[in-house]
Amino acid sequence: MSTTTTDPNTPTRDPYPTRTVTHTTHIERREPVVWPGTTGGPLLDDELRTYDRNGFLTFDRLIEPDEVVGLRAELDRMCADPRIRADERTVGEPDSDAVRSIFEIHRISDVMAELVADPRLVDRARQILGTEVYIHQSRANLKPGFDGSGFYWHSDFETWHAEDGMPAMRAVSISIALTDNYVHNGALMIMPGSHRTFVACPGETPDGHYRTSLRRQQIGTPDPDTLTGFADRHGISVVTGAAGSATMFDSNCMHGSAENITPFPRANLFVVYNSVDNALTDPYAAPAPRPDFIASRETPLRG
Ligand code: 6CS
Ligand code: FE
Repeated sequence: MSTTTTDPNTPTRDPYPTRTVTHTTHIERREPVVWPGTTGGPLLDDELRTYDRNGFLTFDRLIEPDEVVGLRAELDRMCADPRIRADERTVGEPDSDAVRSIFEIHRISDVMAELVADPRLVDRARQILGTEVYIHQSRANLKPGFDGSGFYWHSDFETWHAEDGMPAMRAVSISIALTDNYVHNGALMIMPGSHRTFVACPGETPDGHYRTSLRRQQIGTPDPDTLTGFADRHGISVVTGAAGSATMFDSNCMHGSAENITPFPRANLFVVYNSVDNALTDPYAAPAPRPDFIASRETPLRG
């Protein structure tokens, strides 16, 4: 028999300390990548193995061409709507007044709400995470031709853990291309296999960090030596695909994307599903939780 006493003065050790550390450290992932718990689902064994190994998986055509037309029209409408442009959930480009991201698209638009509940997405997320899921974050990222800026290298989990209080690596992002994603118009770059290592980053989270980090992230990004080592070890995959293609990627993948100086716009939707067993707590390394439209605190419903 064993008993556990919890001393309220001794907080349990954070397995992924970050932004509380003085120098970069590498911590091996504790959790599975593909979780047991769900039987059946659309993903084939081979696809699950690929996701487990690389931390991401691509689909040439998850969304049909006629649906893409509808989603793109809806996104154009949203970007042109003055109320949405003025909404705090809309993030502008750092150097122009173009729209960079719109957060919580599933609460802003019925069309987007339907998409995030679509079994093609939800069943895949469930299968990877091994439980029922809920939406942690949804957004559209736009990179118009000529002046769409990039996203520097980062692990989403590093931010979600530090700033949102996400306990474990048990979330998956699904990115859906609404325009063709080429190697040259700001496609997603992922270091395959990087999801197995957590990079603890020095630097303290300032108050209201999200107001600047969503335009240009500077805290929680690994130093150049770490990124060089990671790139040598893992290589860099560029995720290209036609409109309607999609990518699922693990919360701890090292990823980023370059600016778009081509004339070809790049617009992608991102939906982040979190396991209902991984509900958010207090932030691990930030003065206050971020707003709900960036990190949902809705009570995860059990299925
Ligand atoms: O801060 C966040 O939650 C977000 N930032 C980035 C660069 N990627 C994921 C997420 O949308
Ligand atoms: Fe990201």
